[in-house]
Amino acid sequence: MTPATKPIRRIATEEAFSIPEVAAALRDVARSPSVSQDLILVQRIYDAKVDDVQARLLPRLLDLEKERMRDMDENGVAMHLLSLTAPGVQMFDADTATELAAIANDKLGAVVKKHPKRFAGLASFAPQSPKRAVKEMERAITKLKLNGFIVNSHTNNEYFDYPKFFPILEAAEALDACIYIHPRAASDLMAAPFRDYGLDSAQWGYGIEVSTHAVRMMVSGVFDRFPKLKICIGHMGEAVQFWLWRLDYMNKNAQNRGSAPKTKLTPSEYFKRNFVITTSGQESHLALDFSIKALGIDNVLWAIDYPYQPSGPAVAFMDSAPVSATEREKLYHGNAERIFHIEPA
Ligand code: 1DF
Ligand code: MN
Repeated sequence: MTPATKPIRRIATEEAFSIPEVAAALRDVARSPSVSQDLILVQRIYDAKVDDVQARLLPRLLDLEKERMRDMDENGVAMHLLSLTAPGVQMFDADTATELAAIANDKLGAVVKKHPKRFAGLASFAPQSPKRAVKEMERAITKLKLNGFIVNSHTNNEYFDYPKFFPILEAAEALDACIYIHPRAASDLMAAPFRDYGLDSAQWGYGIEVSTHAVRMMVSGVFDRFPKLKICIGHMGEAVQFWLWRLDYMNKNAQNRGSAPKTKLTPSEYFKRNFVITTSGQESHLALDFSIKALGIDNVLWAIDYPYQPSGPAVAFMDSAPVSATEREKLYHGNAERIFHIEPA
């Protein structure tokens, strides 16, 4: 007789939440004359004038213990690794952003403490003020016991290869805490072609924004300075792994003609050493198979992207993925436990 098998532990790693304070501040941003492309989405969710699908997202973002837990239970999801939803605090002035990140982290720390088997959390910080960000990062890991960090790509159109942000990268490396670079809309000077056809966000613009961020970090030499820094990117690696051969080839050319700095490793070597990817919102077995072959089974993590994507299909996608039982354990929870320091069940 075979003993009843324990259900697999499903840890979803890109699961969004918000708090009333941040939602109110984003409604103010929605009514401001900002030119940021994020306004397209921010207006729909936080200053909804019509009850479209987006308007119904806000209650689901603000909820942690009711509908969300029901959804997790119904779909056999053990844990959400929660993160403050995009654009996080990155559209606010430095003081407001610093203050709201701390409030969000306190609330996140409290719910994780209350439900340690159901929730883990990625802390926010305000890149607008790197010095105060470092303080908050240290507090979030050592005091609040959170599991890593979330950053929504660029901050005021600046990326992590800018030296002003190096203290943040240094702190993440020293804390052994992974930074999840989540999308936000493309930075101002690259955003124009994404204004049509709904390309501003998840359909296309988000992936271009984050893949560009990741590539800038690799070719600028950030990972020579911070060799142990871990970065996570979602949406099946925002397609970066598909590009590695061409990146390696063309980056070498760029280095040889002096347009790119000399780096110790190639982009593909950095991507395999310093990055992990998640499957959030990209439920293609073909893309998963390619990603595992390109990056290794230890570098791919499962995610849903709740509440922007439905949980059922995300579970069905991974339950039926053409991988071995051992590989499925890694994709569903083993890699998440290792990268985000989540206690094994
Ligand atoms: C959307 C998609 C919104 C993702 C998100 O946060 C988000 C969307 C504001 O489709 O509007 O995180 N996503 O990660 O794909
Ligand atoms: Mn997301």
